[in-house]
Amino acid sequence: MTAFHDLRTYLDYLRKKDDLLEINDEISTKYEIVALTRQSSDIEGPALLFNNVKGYDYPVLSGLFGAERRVSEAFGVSTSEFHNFYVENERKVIKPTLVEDAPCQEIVLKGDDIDLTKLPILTHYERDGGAYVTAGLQMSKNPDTGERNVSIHRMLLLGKDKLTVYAPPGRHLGRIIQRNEDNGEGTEIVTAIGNAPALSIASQARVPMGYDEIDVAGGLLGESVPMTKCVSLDQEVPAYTEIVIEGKTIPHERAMDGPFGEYPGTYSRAAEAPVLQVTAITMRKKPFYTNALTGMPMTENHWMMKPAVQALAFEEAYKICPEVVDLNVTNGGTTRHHIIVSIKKRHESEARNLIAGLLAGPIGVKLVVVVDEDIDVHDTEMVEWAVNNRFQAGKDLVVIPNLYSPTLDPSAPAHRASDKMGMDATAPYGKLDDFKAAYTPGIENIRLEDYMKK
Ligand SMILES: Cc1cc2nc3c(=O)[nH]c(=O)nc-3n(C[C@H](O)[C@H](O)[C@H](O)COP(=O)(O)O)c2cc1C
Ligand SMILES: [Mn+2]
Repeated sequence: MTAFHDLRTYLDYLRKKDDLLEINDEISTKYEIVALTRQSSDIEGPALLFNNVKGYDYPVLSGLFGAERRVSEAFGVSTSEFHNFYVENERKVIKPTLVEDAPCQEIVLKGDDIDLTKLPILTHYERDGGAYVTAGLQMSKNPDTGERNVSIHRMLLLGKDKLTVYAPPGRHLGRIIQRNEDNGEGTEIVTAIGNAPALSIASQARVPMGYDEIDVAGGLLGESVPMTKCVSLDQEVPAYTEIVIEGKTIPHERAMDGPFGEYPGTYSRAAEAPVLQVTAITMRKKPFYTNALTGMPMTENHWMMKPAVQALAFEEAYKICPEVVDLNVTNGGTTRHHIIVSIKKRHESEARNLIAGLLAGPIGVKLVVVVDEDIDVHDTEMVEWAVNNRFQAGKDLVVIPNLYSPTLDPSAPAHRASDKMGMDATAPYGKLDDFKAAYTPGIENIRLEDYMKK
């Protein structure tokens, strides 16, 4: 089986598999859709398609990636195969092709016909600053090189033709907006809502600026992504996108964005964000508006981010320690801030180097626990057992206060900073045998089950 090259074919597949629940009862964009998506995400239940949205003409798709299996199945692989699949294909890069008469421009709205309030944009949490677009892929070009960037940034609905774009300077889009503003210019941004799953996953790739995430999507798909020229911008957009918002930021204009219930599970503070002036809206006939839930882990925001973060964490770890056995960017640590890593130790201090490297690296990790190769990093009870038996805080704890960190952690000592901690829970070098679990010879050859049957 191959990857799905547009959203509709993937929805057909999910419908056949009974992994898409269609809800025809009338439902509100304020809290109700989010509440049901929350409940489905908590049990890794089906994706939800709301066909009867109160006050709106368009159906809403929510929780598409609210279960881990729907990330990997979008590429025709199982969850256990997905990490290797992702690492092998993330940098294969296949360039897009340009097509005409694209479905995403079956309907074109310009001038007075532009009205964002007709889109079923959801309100998620009690203290949120308003209704947010959360599943839009933003495409823009670096003014210095002309190279495209693709990423997801939430947008607060400000009115019929205005939205904020929450893209902090640490993000590639944030840097592009800053570079343009230095020259007194706005930034052309095209936002694609409702996309081929490969595009959404590729938008999360941890690739350097200058890498076009559309090329990454091509590599993951194994084929070129068809794109078409925008109707009001010098940009291109994926041809099969459901709904497209074309616009340009107004240089130096800011609006308050936030609070917003964010991926750590807590609210982010309100802060100033750039303002986008919409220049056109285009769509397919009968488009699906798509939302992505974020909030308390796990949500689709976390499942979408996790493959790329995990791939980068392995890469960083291998640079420091070639004998990495396994690694887990844990769900409780929001799939970004806690890493458990097992190694085959070759030197007494090796775990401490690994801790320092991962804490200072680009992911924003706050806690690293290093264990020996006999501990399963995905079994957190066994990891705790290793800490109990192989860790002494006086010598094995590493604390580094106040490092730069792209975190939204509410306990952080300063904005975009965090105290960092590592635990070396490995046995002293060469002494692992003395730290192994007590063993009863022959236990693997005798089975209680056989006696229970008698
Ligand atoms: C559903 C979802 C929503 C996201 N919302 C935001 C956001 O509002 N602001 C942000 O900076 N990053 C957000 N992200 C994370 C970025 O899209 C992601 O880190 C991306 O890889 C950044 O791209 P870049 O490396 O090109 O800057 C979101 C991710 C997902 C999956
Ligand atoms: Mn990028």
